[in-house]
Amino acid sequence: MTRAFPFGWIVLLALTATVAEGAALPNVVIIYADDIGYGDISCNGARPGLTPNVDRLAKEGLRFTDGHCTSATCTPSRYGLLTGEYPWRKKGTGVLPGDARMIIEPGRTTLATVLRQAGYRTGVVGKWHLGLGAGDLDWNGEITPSPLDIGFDESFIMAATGDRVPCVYVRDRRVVGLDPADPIEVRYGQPIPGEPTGKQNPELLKVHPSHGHDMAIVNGVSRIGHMKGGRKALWIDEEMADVFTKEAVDFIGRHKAKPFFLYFATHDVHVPRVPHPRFVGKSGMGPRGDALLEFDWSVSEILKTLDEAGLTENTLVLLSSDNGPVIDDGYKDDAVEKLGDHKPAGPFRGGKYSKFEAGTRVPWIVRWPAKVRPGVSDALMCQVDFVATFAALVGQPTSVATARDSENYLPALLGDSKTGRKELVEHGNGLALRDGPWKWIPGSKGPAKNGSTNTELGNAPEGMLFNLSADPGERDNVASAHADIVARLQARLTELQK
Ligand code: NG6
Ligand code: CA
Repeated sequence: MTRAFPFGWIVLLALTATVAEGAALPNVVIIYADDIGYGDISCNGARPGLTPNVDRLAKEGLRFTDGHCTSATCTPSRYGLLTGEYPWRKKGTGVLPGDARMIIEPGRTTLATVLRQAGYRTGVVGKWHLGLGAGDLDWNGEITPSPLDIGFDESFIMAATGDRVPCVYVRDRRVVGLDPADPIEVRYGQPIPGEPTGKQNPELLKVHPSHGHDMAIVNGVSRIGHMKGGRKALWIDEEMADVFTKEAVDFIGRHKAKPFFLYFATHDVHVPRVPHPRFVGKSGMGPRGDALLEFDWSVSEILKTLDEAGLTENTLVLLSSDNGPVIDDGYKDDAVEKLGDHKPAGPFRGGKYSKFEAGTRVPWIVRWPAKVRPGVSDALMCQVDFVATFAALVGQPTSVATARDSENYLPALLGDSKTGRKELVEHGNGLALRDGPWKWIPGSKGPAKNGSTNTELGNAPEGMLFNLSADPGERDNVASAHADIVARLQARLTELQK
């Protein structure tokens, strides 16, 4: 007892110190784009005026030039963001089908549990793609486990991706708008007899696949996986950004009075790119560019809501993306034909799926007017550090056994320090190691390019060493001139993998 008392005081003092520094705890809003690349936003080099609201955020905040997601695809990235563990450490964290069981164990410490523990109201809106249920889920009943079991008080999500069944929204533990007389059946594998597919019935399609995506037809778009029923609950792709944005705005409106954490994961600009008619044809770049405009509109609605509620000053908004860009990701949507001189990856090489920088180096902007001075930071940052970094922000323990790869970079996040990570494991189709300016991609036998998306994957029989400060585009392999650095980085990568 006598020993517990002083310890309690230490914890209390530590908490007051964190809170006192920044006055009241800030609201936290993570705006998480899907497949938006480093160069897709104007403040990172895209055509001026393409993303005015993202640019506003950057102008009023801190724009990172070396900010990363945890992986070059969606599921593993989101897993890393929420758990603080590198996904490649754990089997089953690859891109999930829409009927996958939830891969984050209920009760586990996540970014959401950390903030909830600090008194935040927590909510997730948008793309989930971390599985739901415990296997063999009946979509017509209670969905357990769900985001509600890993720290979110409220949840309004799509289960997986826009191109995967089931094409319905899930609020908390139920499919939204489901008519019990028309139950949903979801199947990955064999087709459901009597149901049309993109493969058999291309005449029913308004958007045609370029590779894969030839199974269930919903709203004139064929998807991955089969589904039947639930007709009243089916989403309309054109309305998805409106639906998610309204849910996000309403969440903020409901919780103005106390600190809240909103994880707003948009569907834009993932395939199928079917933006609302008010954006169609407006970018001159086809549906992918129009979806970028739609994303920027979602950002504007969030910023406007914060402004109108008087919350802008003390809300930390972090905008980023779950992986790098891809142009043709499986639908004939003119993205390749209408790209013009737009460079979705900016100055970087590769894209979604890749070990080259563009796989994980993505837009990364932090705005918190009360605390963060506007500017640009070159600190090496990664979303895997959110658990420890936000824990530090709100005075919670930053060391979490299950978040073993998450480190606290709060000073860099707030712009008080120019130094972020010294090293980072980048995860595409395989691993690469960043160490200061150096980037080591071990040799591998995989294909140089992903055949269908045409993305350079970063595979080559000999390893590649790049000095990113001289060569950000990873063109000049200097491995043979620096055998010592190669040996050191390879040894370190092997050690980190243990
Ligand atoms: C791929 C899909 C692609 C996309 C990706 C996941 C095919 C041919 N390609 O398998 O369209 O869905 O998975 O994207 O099916 S992610 O952003 O959710 O990781
Ligand atoms: Ca993605």
